Amino acid sequence: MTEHIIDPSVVEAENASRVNDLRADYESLGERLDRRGISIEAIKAKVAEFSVAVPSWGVGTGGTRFAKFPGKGEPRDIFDKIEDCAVIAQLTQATKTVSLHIPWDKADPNRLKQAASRFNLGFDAMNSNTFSDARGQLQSYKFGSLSAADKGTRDQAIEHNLECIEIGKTIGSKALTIWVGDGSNFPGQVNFANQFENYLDSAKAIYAALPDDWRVYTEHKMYEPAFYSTVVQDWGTNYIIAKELGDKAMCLVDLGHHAPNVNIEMIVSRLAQFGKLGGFHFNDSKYGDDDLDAGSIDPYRLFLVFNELVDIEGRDADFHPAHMLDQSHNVTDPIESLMLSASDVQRAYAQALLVDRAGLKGAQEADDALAATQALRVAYRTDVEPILAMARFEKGGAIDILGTYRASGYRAKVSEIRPVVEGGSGGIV
Ligand code: LRH
Ligand code: MN
Ligand code: MN
Repeated sequence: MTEHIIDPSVVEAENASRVNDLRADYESLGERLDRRGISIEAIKAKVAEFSVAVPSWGVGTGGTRFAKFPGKGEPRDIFDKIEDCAVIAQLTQATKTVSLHIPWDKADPNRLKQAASRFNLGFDAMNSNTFSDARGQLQSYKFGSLSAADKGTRDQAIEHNLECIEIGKTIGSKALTIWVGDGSNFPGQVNFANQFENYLDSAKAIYAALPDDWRVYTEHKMYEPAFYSTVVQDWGTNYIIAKELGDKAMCLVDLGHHAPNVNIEMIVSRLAQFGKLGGFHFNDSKYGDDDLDAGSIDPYRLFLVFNELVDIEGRDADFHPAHMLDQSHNVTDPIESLMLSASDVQRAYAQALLVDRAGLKGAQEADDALAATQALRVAYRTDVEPILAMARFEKGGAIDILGTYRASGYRAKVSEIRPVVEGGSGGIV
């Protein structure tokens, strides 16, 4: 039996006041889609299956390197975080899994598993952390981890990744995501080739310990924390890594990790075409790795990414990239942000499913640029909210996610038992 954190009677009461409007909106959208030859039921079925993982680190208030301003009822540990994730899953019905970060979420793996299974939650990719020093570790990552010049430091970073795999095996994860902050801050500080060779050797040692049914995702990021050069800075380098390692190695695309205006949807297409697109960290950005809420700045770009994904799905039935959110909430209740982002990611998927693929192909083959782009715009401009809301409602979720969450009073309730956290300077999450 799945336990519910929000009393189901609250969800039912909130839904009861909205369900008639929803049915009318759903019916009217269904008629309009029917005229375009699209079955609303078929789209809803795909949307209902869609899930995006919640990052454990996302449910606590984030911060910048300048300051952190915690909210009320901050989770005290990973078990509180799992409860917050359960709320997100209950109301959105779109987030079946949680992605852990070690050592931030280190705890007895059996307890972790039990805590998640109470709410029928699973675990997505394990994330290793060799970009900051854990208390008591022997070597520092100040000058790098998997690519460090010092062998003892590299070995320690490899060991940490192996530990993440071990924890992951117990809790039922099937993937390891590696992101390193390694790079340099001054021209001449490192030899690019030597550094990359060290990285590859270390990554190979981790790959050798990867179970057969696992994947390793490597994540590229243009800059930060190293501000002159970064070892895994772009999709090209990432592709080389995945190629060098082997079939179980795939590239992870974090939407925030590219220069402004980079054509991310084309990167998605390229990696997928050559079998190396492993998954995503969804978020949005304005200037850099801002970790803003997915869908909050450029929803059209999110749609264009999903347009590629639906295209690839149509060519390859075995294509199942990992979907994860990775964002930082500095001024909002993280649960609210994550719920709306999960829904916005799902929205982009639904809109992409509406693209008239045959019409688009015909326009492309006829070099009719305007008709082609219009095929995308027509899909993007369709308000698919009734589909998302109906999919949630039928699975026991909330028609109005935000309204229901606020009506539940969850944040006020946990604030009574979770101590006030002092604000302070610094910290990335
Ligand atoms: C790095 C990153 C990576 C980390 C997370 C905390 O910027 O995107 O995925 O694990 O942030
Ligand atoms: Mn990321
Ligand atoms: Mn990031």
